[in-house]
Amino acid sequence: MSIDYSEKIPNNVNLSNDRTLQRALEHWQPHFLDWWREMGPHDFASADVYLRTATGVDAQGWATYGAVKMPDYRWGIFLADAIPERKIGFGDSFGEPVWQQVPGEFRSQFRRLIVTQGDTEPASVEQQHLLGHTCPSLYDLRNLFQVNVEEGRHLWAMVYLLHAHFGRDGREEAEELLARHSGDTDKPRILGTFNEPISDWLSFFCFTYFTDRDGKFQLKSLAESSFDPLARTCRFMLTEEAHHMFVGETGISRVVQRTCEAMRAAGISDPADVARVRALGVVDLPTLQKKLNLHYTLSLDLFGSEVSTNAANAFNAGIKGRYHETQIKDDHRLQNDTYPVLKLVNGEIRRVDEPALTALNMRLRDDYTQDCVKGLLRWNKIISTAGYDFKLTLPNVAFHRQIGEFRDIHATPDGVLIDDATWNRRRSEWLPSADDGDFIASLMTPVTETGRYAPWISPPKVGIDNKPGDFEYVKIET
Ligand code: BYC
Repeated sequence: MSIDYSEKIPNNVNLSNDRTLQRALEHWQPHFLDWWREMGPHDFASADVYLRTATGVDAQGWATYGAVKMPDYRWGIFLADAIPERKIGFGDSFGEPVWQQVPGEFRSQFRRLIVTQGDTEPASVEQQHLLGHTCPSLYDLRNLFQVNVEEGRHLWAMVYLLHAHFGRDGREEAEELLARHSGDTDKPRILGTFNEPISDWLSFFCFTYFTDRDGKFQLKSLAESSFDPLARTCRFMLTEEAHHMFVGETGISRVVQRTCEAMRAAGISDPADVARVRALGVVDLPTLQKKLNLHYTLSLDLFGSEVSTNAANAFNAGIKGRYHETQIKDDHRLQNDTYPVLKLVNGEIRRVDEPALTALNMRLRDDYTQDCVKGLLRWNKIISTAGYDFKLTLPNVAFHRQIGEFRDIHATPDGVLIDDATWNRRRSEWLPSADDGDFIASLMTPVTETGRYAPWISPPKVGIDNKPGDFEYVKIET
């Protein structure tokens, strides 16, 4: 179904046929816009940004590009096309027709997950509130804003479900999604990671690489849901999400590229010679490794506990499936299966077989880690092609955890358990220190001339929508 842009709220869900729902959402719309003005990108409201806007929901040519002032962005409600005769793919109701309404017995579980998913979207916009002021180029500034407006749209996606399927509770939850704020001491965002500020562009690239990728895996699991409107909403969100991870992967690639070029030009043979590399005004690879350690482990926490009855219940109920559920060759019920889980046993990290149902968070996290590795291979290729013997790695999953099996212990990035004193002494070898933060901050001077880039990052290989290198992605009024 095509998207109707003549409506106050663009949509492809026939909103005008349900006047009560339409009125309720039109009542929420100005609250969203107030939130955007206050908590969204600081300044730049009058800038013309070269943004893509969804115009269809099929894979081919689903978006158009054009200059838009962000507050005028057409946030709307877009569901991927229904799959005819779709059947439930897992859990107790396997093989039955999917649901168009939420069954009463699963209402609170669905609400909890939809609210949790919805909460992360505005949270990420809030975390990046000030980033525009230190953009390394107009190209990057435009990508930040594209990510921000689409996270705003993902909030709309969840708010639509809350309004359409959860009555008064849903409307109240939708208001709460605008009342909690990232890092707020009284009303923080639900998941810990989304309360950490993203105050420099290296963090932004790591966040879009690692945390948006958690988004991909959570959305993929929810796209398998028996509740068809949720599945269809998530399927379309995934189309938008791909660009966010691209921003992260290519952002880090461009940082690595620039650092290697600068080291070569200066005749530096040891990438671990931090002081000499920093003197060149580029990001040294050991500091980048610390940033990767931080954002990867913060993102691992988003999968919840390795062993979780919540996850088992959600699977049995048909609420949340596995990554690529329909392609997995098994009974999709998992009653008698096991899955190896990393656990702390007698002071050692060991793999222990657990019932597959309770190990679903661990399984999804393993799928996620495999996906994360791909970027590291690309970044390491840039480093080795430049002739350097240095490898970026993912730390052990026991390192720096606040959720799950390893939250009460300390481990090195190699997975060696250590005591508190050793952790406190060595922490800054593995995670960004205040000094590292100061150095990164010192690089964050804005570059807003067309076609120019900050000296610590290479230009992209291709422009957005194939635009030339000197394209003015953001027209900033002066
Ligand atoms: N922080 O059994 P447990 C994205 C809570 S990112 C705080 O261990 P469960 C995006 C948990 O809520 C994707 N609390 O785990 C990316 C529960 O509390 P209650 C977001 C946490 O429930 C970038 C208790 O601990 N989507 O889209 O199986 C930009 C025990 O839970 C945390 C989703 O997360 C934490 N890290 O799984 C923009 C999908 N972890 O209920 C957007 C929806 C756990 O006992 N959410 N807890 O009070 C879920 O599927 C699940 O809620 C979780 C946790 C995977 C998060």
